[in-house]
Parts: sequence; C-alpha cells; structure tokens
Amino acid sequence: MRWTLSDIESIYALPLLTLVQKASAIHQTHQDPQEVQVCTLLSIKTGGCSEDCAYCPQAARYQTDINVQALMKKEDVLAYAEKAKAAGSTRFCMGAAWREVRDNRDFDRVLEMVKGVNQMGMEVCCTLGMLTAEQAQKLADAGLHAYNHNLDTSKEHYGDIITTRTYEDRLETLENVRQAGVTVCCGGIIGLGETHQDRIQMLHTLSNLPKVPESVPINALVPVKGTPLGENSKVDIWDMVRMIATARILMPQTMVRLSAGRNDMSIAEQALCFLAGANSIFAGDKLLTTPNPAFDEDQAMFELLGLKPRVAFKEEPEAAEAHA
Ligand code: SAM
Ligand code: DTB
Ligand code: SF4
Repeated sequence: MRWTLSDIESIYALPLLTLVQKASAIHQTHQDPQEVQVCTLLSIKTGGCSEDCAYCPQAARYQTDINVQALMKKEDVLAYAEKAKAAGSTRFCMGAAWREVRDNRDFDRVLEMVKGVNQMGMEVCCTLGMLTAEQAQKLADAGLHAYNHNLDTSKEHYGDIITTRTYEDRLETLENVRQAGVTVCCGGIIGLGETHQDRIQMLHTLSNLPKVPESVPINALVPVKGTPLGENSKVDIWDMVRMIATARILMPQTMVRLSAGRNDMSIAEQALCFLAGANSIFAGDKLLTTPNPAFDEDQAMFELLGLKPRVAFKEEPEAAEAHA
C-alpha cells in the first residue's frame, strides 16, 4: 500500500495554507507549474440514461431540462474536435450517457470517431460507462489515449448516490482499461453530501489503485434542478482547494483536473486551485450539459496568471510509486 488511511487523514487535516504550501512544493518538483492541460469535452450522446446517479441530469428517471440526443454523426464530432484543436485544446474527451458499452453499430461509430480524433494529433479520451476487456482492447486499437471512469465518492457513500451499479463494477472497468494499455482518468465529485472521511476514503482508493491514475478529475457538484441533489448547496472553495492539494501530494506525477464547477468560481479562486496543484481543466462553454467558462475567458485567465497550455502527448512519466 502506497498510502495508509492515517497518512491521508493527517495530510488532509493540515492547516489549509500549510497544506497548500506542501502541495505547491511537490507540484513544482514533479510538474511544470506554468503548464495546464486544456481538454475539451463533448457529449456525443446525451440523456436518456438508465442509471440512477443522484447528481446526474442525464438520468432518464429525473425531470431535467436537457435535450435528449442520439449518438452524434462522426463528421459532426470531428468538426467539433477540429475547432477545439484550433482553440488550443490538446485533449478531446467524448462522453456518452450510457450505462455500459454494447457491441453494436453505435460502438463501431465511436471507434471511428476515436480513430479520426487520434489522426488529428490530439489525445483522445472517452467516457462511455462500463467496458468489457474486449471493448477496452477495441478502443485501444482504435488509438484511444485515455478512458474516464470516475469512482465519484467513497465505497461507503456510493450506495447513497447510485444503486444501479456497484463500486466493484467501476473497479472492474478500470482494470479492463489498464489491461488494454489505455491510460486511466479517474476521480470524483465533492458536494454530494459526503463526509470528510468519505473524501479521504476515495483518495485512499484512488492513490492505491494497482497503478496510480494518470489523470484525476476533481469535480464540484453542479446542482441541476430535477435531480435528487439539485438543491445541494454550493461547494465551499476551501473544500475544493483542500481536496486538490491532498490529491497532488498523494499523486505527484498525476494530472489533477479542476473539472466541473469552474463556472461558479472567480479567477482568484481558480488561481488558488492551480497553486494547490491542479494542472488541467475542461475548456469550452459547455461541459456535457452544464455551462463552463468560454474559451476566450480562459485564455484571458491564462494570460493573467502566466499559464501556458500543455502540449499533447507530452511524455507521461510512470506514476509515482513512492511517498513524496
Ligand atoms: N455515463 C458514463 C459514466 O457515468 O461513467 C459517462 C458520462 S458521466 C456524465 C461522467 C461523469 O460526470 C460522472 O462520473 C460524474 O463524475 C460527472 N458528473 C455528472 N454529472 C455531474 C454533476 N452534476 N456535477 C459534477 N459532476 C458530474
Ligand atoms: C469528469 O470527471 N467530469 C466531466 C468528465 N469527467 C466527463 C463531466 C462533468 C459533467 C458535469 C455535468 C454536466 O455538464 O452534465
Ligand atoms: Fe448515466 Fe453516467 Fe449520468 Fe450515471 S453519470 S446517469 S451512468 S450518464
């Protein structure tokens, strides 16, 4: 085990600025602190999902305002990817509101999209729900660089948020992705009504996976009307900073992504997250279904803070095995 629960508890409980200073020192040793990876998200299949994830506007069972949309055409997806590339994105992530991938024509079309985006020289990522080992291999053969599959919360809290699949199911897909040689993007959400201990437990699971994930998205819940968590209160920025800093210390070589929730943060608040070790964002005025800062707003933020976009396929060092 790389990190024990008590190691993580002591880091997480540090006085806030001491925690940020420690995380920042580790960030400067293992990463280029000026560099931030710019990823673009596209919802290639929206809504109508059979799952009951309590935070998600795309679950068919909740009454939300989103427009349900069948799988997009390959040409439209590739045109969007070209635009994202021209705007400076180096990673393109396609999301589908599926419980799991099925072996059908839709999956064949996604494989074609993966090939097309890969040929453009962008890192291509997908998040399509659960995968078998064979499906993971097909995605790898098509040129998939990363697969996003979040644990979302602790094993203990999981059953309060999702009942239609298990934590074990999630871990199994992550293992299938690893075995296929695709890099792993796996993180969670804060603001789901979890305790500090749940956050610590989730970080414990993430940082002790057989291989540390190359990328860890930390999402602040975007409360969406109509979902069971639609009335949850806004995540405290200090909680986000604490979570990011702890993740950075536990996983020095990982890309820690300041993911959902940026639309409600000031530049000063985002700057604190970068100082605490975040080095990746989703760019573009929409995440999957909810608003996100526009490209030009982010460009202005990069200029103000002296940040520069990370190039695609920058050598990804082996994830850290040892304590920092
Ligand atoms: N259906 C696939 C799945 O669940 O793995 C892929 C798409 S799903 C929308 C991807 C991730 O988005 C979820 O695991 C969750 O972490 C995040 N997410 C969804 N709704 C969110 C919300 N309202 N606020 C923050 N993150 C959210
Ligand atoms: C991740 O961790 N966050 C992104 C991406 N992976 C797929 C999704 C955020 C979704 C926020 C709610 C929405 O826009 O629908
Ligand atoms: Fe479906 Fe994914 Fe939303 Fe859960 S998070 S309801 S699996 S789209």
